[in-house]
Parts: sequence; C-alpha cells; structure tokens
Amino acid sequence: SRLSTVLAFDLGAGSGRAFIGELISDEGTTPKLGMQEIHRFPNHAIHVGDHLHWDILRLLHEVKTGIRKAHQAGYRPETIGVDTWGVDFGLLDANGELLGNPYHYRDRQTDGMIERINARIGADELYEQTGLQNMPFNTIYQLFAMSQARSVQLGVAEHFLMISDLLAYLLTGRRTNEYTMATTTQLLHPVNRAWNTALMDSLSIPSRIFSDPIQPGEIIGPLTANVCAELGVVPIDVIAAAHDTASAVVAIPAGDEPFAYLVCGTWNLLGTELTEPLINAESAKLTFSNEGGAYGTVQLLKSIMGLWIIQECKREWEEAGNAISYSELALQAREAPAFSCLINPDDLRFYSPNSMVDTIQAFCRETGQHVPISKGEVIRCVIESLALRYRYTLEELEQLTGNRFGGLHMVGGGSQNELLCQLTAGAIGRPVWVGPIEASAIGNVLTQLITSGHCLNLADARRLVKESFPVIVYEPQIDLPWEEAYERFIQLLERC
Ligand code: LRH
Repeated sequence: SRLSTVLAFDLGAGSGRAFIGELISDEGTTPKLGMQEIHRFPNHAIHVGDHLHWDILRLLHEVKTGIRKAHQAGYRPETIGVDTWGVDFGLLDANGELLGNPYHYRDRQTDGMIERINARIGADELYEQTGLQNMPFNTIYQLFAMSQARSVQLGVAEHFLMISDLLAYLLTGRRTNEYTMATTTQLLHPVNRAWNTALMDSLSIPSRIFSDPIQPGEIIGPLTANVCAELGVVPIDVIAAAHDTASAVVAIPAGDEPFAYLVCGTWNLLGTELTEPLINAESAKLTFSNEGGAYGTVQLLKSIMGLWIIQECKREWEEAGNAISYSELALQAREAPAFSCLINPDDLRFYSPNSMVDTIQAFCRETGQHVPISKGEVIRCVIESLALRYRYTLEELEQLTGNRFGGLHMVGGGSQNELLCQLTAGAIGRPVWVGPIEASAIGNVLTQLITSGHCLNLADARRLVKESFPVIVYEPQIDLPWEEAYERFIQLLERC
C-alpha cells in the first residue's frame, strides 16, 4: 500500500526534472521508496545584450507543468519541494515584484571581483569569515559587482531570494531564505550560521534584503489561490528543500562511518559530511568549502569544474554540424589511447571559454603534450583528467580530516558515464559506489518525508535509500599505469 506521495522538482544548470516519490509498503516487507519521473525540461542560459541570464519565467512555467502533469497522471502529492543549483538569485521590490531576470552565474560581471574583494578584505580574512572556497560565481561576487555598477535593481530591492526560494515564492507568495542555499552565497557566517551583515556593509551589499534563514524541511506555505485555480489543484504545501548538492548528500546510501562523496553533474562536488565547520590554515590553503547541509550537517567539499567541460565540447560539435550523442562519445573515448594528454580541469580558462575544444587543445600545446584532435581523444583527455583530479581532491580531504575513506560514493547525472566511473575507480585505486543517479531529487523527497514524519531522521532516510535503490560497484582495474599518470598530473598542477 502507498504510505505517502510527494512531488520533487530538481533544477540544475542544464535541465530540470519533476519526480513523484512514493513510499510503498507491501505486506510484511520494509517500506521502499519509488521514484517516477513525470516531467523533464531543458534549462538554457540566455544572452541579453552583454549579459547572461536564466529564463526564470520559463522555469516557473515548467514547474507548473510538472504539477499539472502529476495531477493528470492521477497523483495527489501531499507536499511539493523545489531544489535548485546554488549561488544565483532574484531580487524583489517593495511590492513583491521580481526585478529583472536573474543573472546566470557564468555572466561576466564577476570578472575581476575576486581580486577586488581580496584587496579590500584580504583572502585569509574572507575565508575565516565565510569558510568558503573563492569561486568566481559565488553570490558575494555577483552582488558586489552589481553594487559597484550602481545597479538600480539592487538599489531598490527589498528582498533577496535564491532561485529555489524564488520559485517557492512564485508558487506560494511566501518569501523565505533557505539555509543551505544561503550558505552558497558566501555571505553567511559558517559558525554562527547567520547572515554576516558586517561583511555585507563593508562591500556595500544592502543587508536589509536578507531574512533569517529557514531550515530544509520547514513548511513554506500552500500554493496560492491563483496557482491552484490555474492548475486545477488543491492548495498543496510547499516545503523548503535543500540546495541540490546538499539534497544529493541526504540521499547517499552511507551508514554511520565517515564517507566521501562525489556529486557529479555540471559541477562536481567532492566532499565529506561533518557536524562542525572545519576552518583553519590548512583548509584555507587547500581551499575547501564548508557548505551548509541538511539537518545541521556541514558539507566540507571542493568544487571541481566537472562535466561542464564535456557538455561544452558536445554543444560545440553540435553547433558545427557534427552532432554526437553521449553514448557515441563515450564509445569513442573508450577506444582512444590512454593518458596521451592531461589538463588541469580547474584552470579558470575552462570556466567560460568561447571554444572549449580550442581551449583544451591550447592547454595541451602550451604544456608540451600531445594535442588531442579526434572527439574520442578530447573526451578521453577530459575524463582521465577529471578522474585524476578526484584522486588529488580525495587525498586532500583525507589530509584535512585525518580520515581514510574506503571508497567513493558517486551520485548525480554524471554517474551514468560508465567510463568516468571506471576510470575514477582506477585513479583512486579504491571502489567507486555508484548510485542513486537522481540523488538530488531523492534527497528532496526524503526531506519531505522527514517533515511528514514518514522518515524519522537523516540516518533513517539513508537506510530507506539503501533498501530502495541499487548501488553499482566499480572496482579499480590495474590495466593502466595510474601512478605514472598521477605523477604527471601533479607536475602539471604545479606548473599551471
Ligand atoms: C551544483 C551547484 C553547486 C554550485 C553550482 C553553482 O548544481 O549547486 O553546488 O553551487 O551549482
């Protein structure tokens, strides 16, 4: 029988998805979670003049479509949750109207802002106050760029809402700042877990636009009468979901022991779960972030450039009239020779280049390596480099925490890339436990089930994941000279 039905939206930088999560219990067996995908839609960056934006109204439309489709398919979800990527936001005026289209985090307005804030505050001081890796896209740099540009919108804004808060607002009319999303702004103090208004003041960011964070799982409110009338549904409660990364970690099938994870999507987040922030000279030097997790946890992690590099190559080939599927790309990469060239995936030149393929080739040329030409060679180079980057980051994480991890949990859309999983196991010389793929959406469902009392807590939720979804194990294969490749990779990192 069906114990509970909820609806989860998970929006990433490349696509959004809607899932029905159902807690089902058959006679005498332990309950299991079932996930049905009911809607999937692309999420595109839109160039407007000199800027890059998200199409927030289209996203709202797709979320509404998801609610409608769930209803049409006969589901009656008890609650709804919306999780999204971090760092981006919308601003509301005093009447509660949205001011403009939210910027895309890859918009160039943040160019040079890290240097400017470092000059004002000092990198060490900023790390001490925020506990976050200085990524150019962090909200702090976006808001500082707007304030430096005398943004009229920022001048009149009364409310700041992260993308997930904004979508929840457009559905419910309630303005909230969810805590785990708020931690991706680099404006929240990691120890007292409140907005850092002194930091905002020193950067001319108006502190009046932020409200006290609420925790994932808190009830935001019911769908507005307008939305209910438009979609023909009853006023279902919207529940605050965690940041997509934090939500994915909720769904990692781990036990009580410390574990390391890789949330693998457009970005790759490699980290471990702690109960308190870890902020010291070493974590600053190794540039690890202390992001807020669900249920009081701290996610000590590092952002790695991720599948973005592959997505961009694919898009470029498509636009040049050489469209190729991911499965065909994987096949060609598998056949390409191993370790013919490597890149540092986190070199900022790969962040937002005009041509990703040219940039990879230029990197290899400049570092005196073989220059990859075929699609297979290019993708092989990226996948091997990512796998080596994971090893490097995992070892840093171990150095920082003093833990030795028996393997790596891998979740997220990118974990469907078998070659990446297999090469990662090879690179780290330990097993990679893959699954569940849709971890962010599952974490979102679990958060709702904890709120309704169908799951007791985080540990209970993770037990349910273990009972409900398979984990594929990739054992390291010793067919390739990984140690030698790793040495070359480290030399490369030292040079650039
Ligand atoms: C992953 C993610 C990541 C960063 C980035 C902008 O989807 O949320 O944790 O915040 O997007």
